[in-house]
Parts: sequence; structure tokens; C-alpha cells
Amino acid sequence: AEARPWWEAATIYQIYPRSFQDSDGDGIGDLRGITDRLDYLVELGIDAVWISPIFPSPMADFGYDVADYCDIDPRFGTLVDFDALLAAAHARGLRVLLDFVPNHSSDRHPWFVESRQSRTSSKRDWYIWRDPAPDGGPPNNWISDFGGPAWEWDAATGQYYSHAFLKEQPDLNWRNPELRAAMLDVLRFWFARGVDGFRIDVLWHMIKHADFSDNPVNPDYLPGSGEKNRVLQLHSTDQPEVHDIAADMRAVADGFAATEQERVLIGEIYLPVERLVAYYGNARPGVHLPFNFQLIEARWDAAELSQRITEYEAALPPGGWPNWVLGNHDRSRIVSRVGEAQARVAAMLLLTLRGTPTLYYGDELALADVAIPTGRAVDPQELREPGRGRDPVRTPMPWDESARAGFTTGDPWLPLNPDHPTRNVAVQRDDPASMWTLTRALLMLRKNTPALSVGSWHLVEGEGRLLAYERRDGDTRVLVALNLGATPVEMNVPHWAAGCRPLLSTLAEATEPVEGLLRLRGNEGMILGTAA
Ligand code: ISL
Repeated sequence: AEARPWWEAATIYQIYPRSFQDSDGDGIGDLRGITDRLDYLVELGIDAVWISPIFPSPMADFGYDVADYCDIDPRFGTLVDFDALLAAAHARGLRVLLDFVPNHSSDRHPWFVESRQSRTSSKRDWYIWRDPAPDGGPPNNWISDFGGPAWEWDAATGQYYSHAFLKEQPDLNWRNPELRAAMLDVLRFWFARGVDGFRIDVLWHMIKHADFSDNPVNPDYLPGSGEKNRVLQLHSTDQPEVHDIAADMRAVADGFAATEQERVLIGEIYLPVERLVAYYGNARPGVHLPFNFQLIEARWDAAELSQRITEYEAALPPGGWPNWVLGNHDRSRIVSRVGEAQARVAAMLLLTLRGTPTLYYGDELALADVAIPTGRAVDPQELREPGRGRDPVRTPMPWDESARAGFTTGDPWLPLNPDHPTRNVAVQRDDPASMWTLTRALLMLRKNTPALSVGSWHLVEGEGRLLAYERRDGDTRVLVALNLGATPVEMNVPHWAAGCRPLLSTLAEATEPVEGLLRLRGNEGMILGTAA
């Protein structure tokens, strides 16, 4: 086989560390907890974990407000625990990716504390400070992602500072060379410790237009869709200079790449496909994987999915490796978006597309969003824009049928899913019809069938209820046929697939070879191939 970087055929699993496994009874997940569960991930068939931020933080945004980029928050453990986690993961062939949050720090970071001391502070320019508008108001009309102005007044020094997110998350100034060097050193610090890569938070936000002109008003704004959508983020995001930053980070990663340990950079970027693919780089390489959220944005509809997949495949630059995401800690879970039967088909879709899939913890159990009782909401977004909060998708992982689901011996920081006594790892592992068993079977089939991970992708059908495509690697051809509707559907299989056997169905074992006509039950997905 040709040599490929490890991450091309890998499946990544996102761990939200507060919610995965608590080891000390404080109700908050931690690093030792993750280490204890590494065998679980290997058993499931995972190749790499991405852990949401674990650095010291006041937790205004649950770790996406970093107060020290080169240490571990005591709630999660210590650097010693981290080194142990990394060693234990590597011993099992698992890679570990951390979450780099470079657009903003915490307002408690010593850099910001120093920056706000005075206009002449040596760190003043490490953040984005502007004079007020002539009327004393904010310098422009930019809106924070969490609603409200993206500017906070600092009375002591008479200027506003920019914050694309909470006021507790001041934006770092990447146009300042010292700040830039200090942040690239953060990557070096963790790479030298052995981490295999980073997910880069809000990469497309990292540089703002030098003129700070007003953003245009969004003519299609729907009230209730989030106040940030009142304006288009034309001048506050996706500036040309952001690609120089991505290239600088890539150069650092490449500097640490060894034959056995190529480091991977994944950019979090919510942009239309044609803008997204620019993040692969141009004159200089950018990130390896600009996160592709097409499956999160899509309605559960064959025509729409086939169009989005085709468009994304066609937009990839030469050498640009695809990737797919079905859920994350910011978005409603797949089960709650499309339904439980449909989520099984969605898992088959995620794990049979060309490129690197990222699986969100709990999705292997078909975990749904959890309604959080009034008074228990903790996400700042919920407190600012009720109904838009992300707590429902961040609830603790249910491991077993015990009172606290094996997650903690204390009080879990967010409520468990009420169905945890029946929906948990222990129960599903023993159930041949469970989502867990299906997910594992998909991951094993994908591992043993290079056509499914790295093979080429060809659309066969994308209309009505049916989405079907071919995956091909050398002589191996695999047909994936997904019925997105609740009623049966029939499909004339391509001539090459006649005589193929079902390798896996989302519903039940099917073994009869298919002749001309493939019959799929409602919400059934099937993988057919020539393999044994
Ligand atoms: O989900 C989104 C896309 O529609 C966004 O609003 C998302 O919250 C935003 O793109 C950035 O998310 C990331 O940065 C935030 C943090 O709160 C999120 O958890 C993180 O994923 C600020 O660091």
C-alpha cells in the first residue's frame, strides 16, 4: 500500500472532557477518566481522539477561555496526568489531538491583565483595542457570536476591546508579531510533549479587517436565529491574511512531523464550501483538514445530501483530503435532528464517505439532546439567548445502568439523559441490534475495507428517498445504498454490483447476494461488496 499520513484513513472521536468520565467524584470528567476509557475507544474502533480544551480556565465558556496555554486545569488534572494519558493512548495505537484556542484568551490570562493596565502596556497591542465612535459608542457594529456588541468598554483606559465571543474572551491580535510568535510557541510546547495534532478553534475569525469598517446588515436575518446573524461577518472574519497564520501553524506542525508521527491540523471553519477549501492553502500549505460541516448543515434529504457531497468533492483542491462531521459540542445531536432510525443511516453515511470522519462522543449510543430543567442551564449562550444553549448536547456519557451511569460518584455537572438506565454502553455492547454494535461494525468494516476510507467516491443515485454511491479502490468496488425515507424503496443496482453480497445493513443481518434489484426497507442503509 502507498504511504499515507495516518490521519487519512483514521476515524477521530471528539471527547468533551467535562462529560466523558469523572475519576475523582467532583461530577466533572477529567484526564484520568479518559485514560481509564481508552480501551473502550480501541474496542469501538477509534483511531484518534480530539479532546476539547483542558487548559487552565475560569470556565466562562467551559475551557474555550484559556488563562494559560501551557498547563492543565486542576479540574481536569495535571501535566503528569496528561503525559500519562498520552503515553497510554500511544501504547494502544491511539492518537491524541488537543484543542487550540488562538482567536481569544480568557480575560484572566496574564497577557490580558497586563494589556488592560494602560495604553502603553507592553502587551497593549497583543489584544485589539480601539477608540470609541464619535458618539462614545462601540467602534463599529460588529456583533458577538453570543449576541450583543463585539466590543467591551474599558473605563480605566478609555478604549474598547474586541471580543468575537464573550466579553470574558478578548480577541488576540494576530497582526502583532510578538503575540504571533508566543502563540506558535504554544503549538511547539505541546508537539514537543508528543501530541499528534490540533483542532483549531474558530480559525476563520483570527484576523479582522484592518479598517474595522461596519459589517453589512443581513437582508435575510430571521429573528430568533441568533442575534449575531443581524449582520454579515464580512469584515470580522475570513480575511485574506488568515491564510498566512494557517501556513505558519502548518510550518510548525511540519517541523515536528516524523515518519511515524505526522502531526495533523484541523481548522474549525463555518463557511460556504468555496470559501472553506481555501483553508487547505495555496502558495503555502494551510491546515490539513478544514472541518467540513456539510452534513451538519444539510436537511435529511437525498437530493440535498447528494448535491452537498458532490459539490464538496468537486471543490477540493488537488491533494486536499476530505473530512466529514455529523455532530459536535455546539450543535444539536444527529438523533435529535433527524430521528433515531435515521441516525443509524446517518452513521453509515458518515463512516462510508471518502475522507476522515469525526464522531461526537455519545453518538455511538444514539444519545439525544437532553432537555435541561430551568435553573440548571450553565452554558453562557443559554443564559444570553434562551433556547439557543448547548448544554443539551454536552450531557455526561452513560456507561452503565447504575445510578450515575458510571460517569461519576458525585453529582454530575449536567443532568444525565433520563433514558440512561436503558441507553448506555454496557447495555448496548451486548445488544446485536444497538447503535453501538452498528457503529462498531461500521468502524471495523471501514478499517478492513480501504475502498471505504480512502477509495474514490462516485454518486450512483441521489433522488427521492435514495442516496447511493460507489466506493472503489483498485479492483474493490463497494456500493452504499441508503433509504432516507420510512417506506421501502427499490433500486436497480449497477451491473458491476450484481451478485454482490450485503456486507452490512443498518437494520439486521442480510446475507443473500443481490441480483438486479435491491430492496431496502424504510430507513435502511446497506453496504454491498465483493469482499467475503
Ligand atoms: O456553532 C456554531 C456555528 O453555527 C458557532 O456559533 C460556534 O459556536 C462558533 O462557530 C465557534 O465555536 C467555537 O468557538 C467558541 C466556543 O464557544 C465553541 O464551543 C467552539 O466550538 C468560542 O471559543
